[in-house]
Amino acid sequence: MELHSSVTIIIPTLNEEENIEILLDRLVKLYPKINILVVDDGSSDNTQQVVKEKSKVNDSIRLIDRSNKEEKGLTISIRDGILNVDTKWFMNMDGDLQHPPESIKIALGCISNDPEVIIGRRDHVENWPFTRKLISWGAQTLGRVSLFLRRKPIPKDIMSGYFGGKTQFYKELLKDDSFLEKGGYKFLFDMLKIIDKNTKVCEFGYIFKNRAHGSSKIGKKQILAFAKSLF
Ligand SMILES: Nc1nc2c(ncn2[C@@H]2O[C@H](COP(=O)(O)OP(=O)(O)OP(=O)(O)O)[C@@H](O)[C@H]2O)c(=O)[nH]1
Ligand SMILES: [Mg+2]
Repeated sequence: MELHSSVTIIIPTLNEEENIEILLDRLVKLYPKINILVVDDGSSDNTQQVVKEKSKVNDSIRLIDRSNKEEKGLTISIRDGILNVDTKWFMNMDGDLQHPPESIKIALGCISNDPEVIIGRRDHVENWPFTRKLISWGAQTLGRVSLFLRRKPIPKDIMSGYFGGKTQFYKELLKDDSFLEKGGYKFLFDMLKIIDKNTKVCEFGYIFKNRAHGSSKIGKKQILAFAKSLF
C-alpha cells in the first residue's frame, strides 16, 4: 500500500532478542511496504544480530547501533531515530510487544486528518499490579497539572510510548533538543510541554499488553528523571 511506504516505525531496544524477532516478522507480514528503524543502545543479548539478519533479506529494515554513544537512554534513542527517518510519517513503538502491531493500521487512519502528532492511548492495561497502577495514575495526574499550568495540549495518555506523527514537525523541534530530559523515558511528555496549544493531535486507543518476554528497563533513575521533568 502506498501509504505504508511513507511511514517509518521506530523501535528503541535494549535486550529484546526474543520480542524483536516476533515483532519484526509481524510488522512485515501486516505492512510489507513499511520502513522499520530499530535503535539499539548496545544490547548485551542477540537483539542486534537478529535485526541485522532481518535487514539482510529486507532492505526496509535498518539498525542504528548506539553501542559507542556516551549518552544512552530511551529518550535520546527516540531522538536519534527521528533524526534518521526519511519518510513523511513515523510511529515510535516499544520492542517488547506491549504495543500491538495491529493498531499501527488504526494509528495511520489518523493521517487523513493531517495531524502533526499521533498518540496511542492505553484504553486498558493488562494485569498491572496495584502499585504500578497507582504510580502511573500519580504520574499522569501530576503531568496533566504541569501541562495545564503551561497552557499546553492535554491528550488522554500524556505518557504514551506509542506515538509519532509528521517527521518534519519533530525535526524542526529537535533543532534545539534542550527540551528533552536526556536520562528520561518520556519523550512525548517532554514534547507536549513545549508545543503550541493548537498543535493538531490525533489519538487512537489500544490495549496495553503484558511484556511478551524479557524484563522491564524502567527503574529508579528513569522515575527520578520524570519527577525532574515536571518542574
Ligand atoms: N535504545 C534504548 N531502548 C530502551 C532503553 N530502555 C528501554 N528501552 C526500550 O524501550 C521500550 C520500553 O521499555 P520497557 O522496559 O518495556 O518500559 P515499559 O514498557 O514502561 O515497562 P514494562 O511494562 O515493564 O515493559 C522497550 O522496547 C525497551 O527495550 C534504553 O535505554 N535505550
Ligand atoms: Mg515494556
